[in-house]
Amino acid sequence: RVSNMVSQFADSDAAKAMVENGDPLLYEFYGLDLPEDDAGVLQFGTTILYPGKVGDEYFMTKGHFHTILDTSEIYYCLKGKGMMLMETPEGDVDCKELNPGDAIFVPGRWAHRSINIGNEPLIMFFVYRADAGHDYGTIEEKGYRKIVVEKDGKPVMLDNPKWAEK
Ligand code: M6P
Ligand code: ZN
Repeated sequence: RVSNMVSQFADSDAAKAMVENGDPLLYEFYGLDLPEDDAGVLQFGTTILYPGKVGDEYFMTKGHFHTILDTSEIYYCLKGKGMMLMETPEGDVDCKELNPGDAIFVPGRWAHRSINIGNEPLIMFFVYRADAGHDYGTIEEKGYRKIVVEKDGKPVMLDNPKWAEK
């Protein structure tokens, strides 16, 4: 929900107002209950990211690095229109569009966040090595270097005003 990500949206005041006003669901995800410590297992499932904006910024997932940094992930877009915003610890940034039928390879070392830039739920299939792990701390502390906002009806990538090099 928005309440779980207030500080991660550029416009925290808009986020707080939305929390007061029903605290909308941003996304949900489903996977099987597979062992999380087995490098031989592939975890897979579905993410549903709802459409909407906080201020001008599109609804997005928290985003994470993998705890085993050098493990990759594959996303396949089933429905909706999205973007995968990615960055490395060194500061390389990449953003790929996702339309139904597109597959995206997120290489090891790249943090990844999905963004819904459309007006219907963005539904994606994902698969990754089950023991990869989720590192949220780095992103929560520093934020992403870039944000994706709507400008003149179109998505544009801007510098994140909240990003801090720590
Ligand atoms: C996908 C997968 C999950 C991830 C989820 C939500 O379903 O990548 O591993 O947990 O998206 O994204 P986040 O963890 O960034 O909130
Ligand atoms: Zn991942």
